[in-house]
Amino acid sequence: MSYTAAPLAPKDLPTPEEFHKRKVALISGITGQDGSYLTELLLSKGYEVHGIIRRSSSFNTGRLTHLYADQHERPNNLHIHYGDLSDSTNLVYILAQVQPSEIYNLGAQSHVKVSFEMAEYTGDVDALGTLRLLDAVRTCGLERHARFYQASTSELYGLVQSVPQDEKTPFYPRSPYGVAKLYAFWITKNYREAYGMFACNGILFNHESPRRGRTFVTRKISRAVADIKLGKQQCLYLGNIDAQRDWGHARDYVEGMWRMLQQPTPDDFVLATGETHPVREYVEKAFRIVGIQIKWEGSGTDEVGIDTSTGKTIVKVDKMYFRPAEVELLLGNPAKAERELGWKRKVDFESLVKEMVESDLKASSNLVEDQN
Ligand code: NDP
Ligand code: GDR
Repeated sequence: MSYTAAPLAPKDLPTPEEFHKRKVALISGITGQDGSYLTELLLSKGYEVHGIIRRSSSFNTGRLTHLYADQHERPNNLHIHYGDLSDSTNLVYILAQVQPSEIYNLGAQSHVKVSFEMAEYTGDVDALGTLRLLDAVRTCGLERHARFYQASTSELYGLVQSVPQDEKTPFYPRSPYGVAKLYAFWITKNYREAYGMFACNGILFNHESPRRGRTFVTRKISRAVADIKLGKQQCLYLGNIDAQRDWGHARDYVEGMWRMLQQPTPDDFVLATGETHPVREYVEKAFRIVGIQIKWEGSGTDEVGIDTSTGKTIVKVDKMYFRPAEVELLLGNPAKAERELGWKRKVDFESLVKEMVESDLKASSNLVEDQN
C-alpha cells in the first residue's frame, strides 16, 4: 500500500456535493481491460485514482504499467491497494482509508464460459462481492457521499425476449455469470432505494479493444489472425460462430460509466452501439485486414473456414468451445444514454476490428509489448 492520507471521521464529512468535488475514485478490477481505460480517463480529468488489485504470483498489472509510477521515486495520482471482493474486512479498510467520492465496481470473474465451471466462485465474487462493497460503503458511513457504479451487463438479457434491448427489456440470464450479475444489478438498485445511495447500473453490451483478455472471442480471433499471417499458428478453433453481439470499443464505454456518476440523480443506463454482428463476420473481416479471404464449408460442428488463395483450412469449429446454454443475440438500444448522458460511441465495428488486428500484428511481431 502506498497511500497514507488520514481518513476523515464521518462527523467531519462535508456535504455530499462538496465531497463529490474531491475527485477521489476507487476502482475494483483496475487491472482489467475497462479498469485500465477508466484509470486513463480519470487521471486525465485530474482525479486521484485508487485501484484494488489481487495478489498474484506473477505480474497482473500489465495494462497499467504505462500509468503507474513508484510512489517513492515519482509520486503520481494512481495508488494501488491489495484486496479482493471476497474479503469484506479488507474492503472496509480500503474504503475507510481512501474515502472515495466515486466507486467503480468493475471487479468480476467476467468469463461467461468459465462461470459454468466455477459457478460458486462466480456467484461469490460477482454477486456477493457487489454486496460486500456496498455494505463497506455503509459501514464507513459514506452511503450519502460516495457515488457507486456497478458493472452490469447485457448478459442479463440472455434468452431473447425482444430486440433491441433497452432499460425496460425483461432479464433472462443464461449462465452462472449472468445470474450472479442479476443479483448484483438488483442489490445495487435496492441499496439506492433503501439507503438513498447514489448507485447506478451501467448495462453495458460487449466492448473490446487491444487490451481485451485473450480468451474472449474478438481478441482470440485478432491474435490468431496475426499469428496465422506471420506463420506462427496454423488454425483457429472456435465455438458458436453464429452468436451475434453488439460490439463497441472499451474506451468509449468507460466514458459512459463516468458520465453516469456525474448526473444530478442516479439511474440505470444501457450502453451499446445499436448494431449486431455474428462472430463469423468478425472472423471474415479480421482475415480480410491481413489480405486473407475465407470461404466457409460444412455446417454445425463440422464447419471449417478455408483460405481461398491456398486452400488450407485455417478455422475449425470445435464443440469444446460451446456453452451449456448460449446467448444467441444481443442488440442494444442506447437511446436513453444518448439523450440523458450525451453519450455516443465513437468507434464503429469496422474500425474496432482493424485496430485489434493491427495491434496484434505488432505484438505478434514483437514490435510492441503485449498490452496484457
Ligand atoms: P476483465 O476480465 O478484463 O477484468 C476483470 C477485473 O476483475 C480484473 O482486474 C480482475 O483481476 C478483477 N477481479 C477478478 N476477480 C476478482 C476478485 N475476486 N476480487 C477483486 N477483483 C477481481 O473484465 P472487463 O474489464 O472486460 O470488464 C469489467 C467489468 O465489466 C466486469 O465486471 C465485467 O463482468 C463487466 N462487463 C464487461 C463487459 C465487456 O464487454 N468487457 C460488458 C459488460 C459488463 P485480475 O486482473 O487479477 O484477474
Ligand atoms: P461474452 O463474450 O460471452 O459475450 O461475454 P465472449 O467473447 O466470451 O463470447 C462472445 C460470443 O462468441 C462465442 N464464441 C466464443 N467465445 C469465446 N470466448 N471463445 C471462443 O472460442 C468462441 N467461439 C464462439 C460465444 O459462445 C459467445 O456467444 C462478454 C464478457 O466480457 C462478459 O463479462 C460481459 O458481461 C459480456 O461480454 C457482455
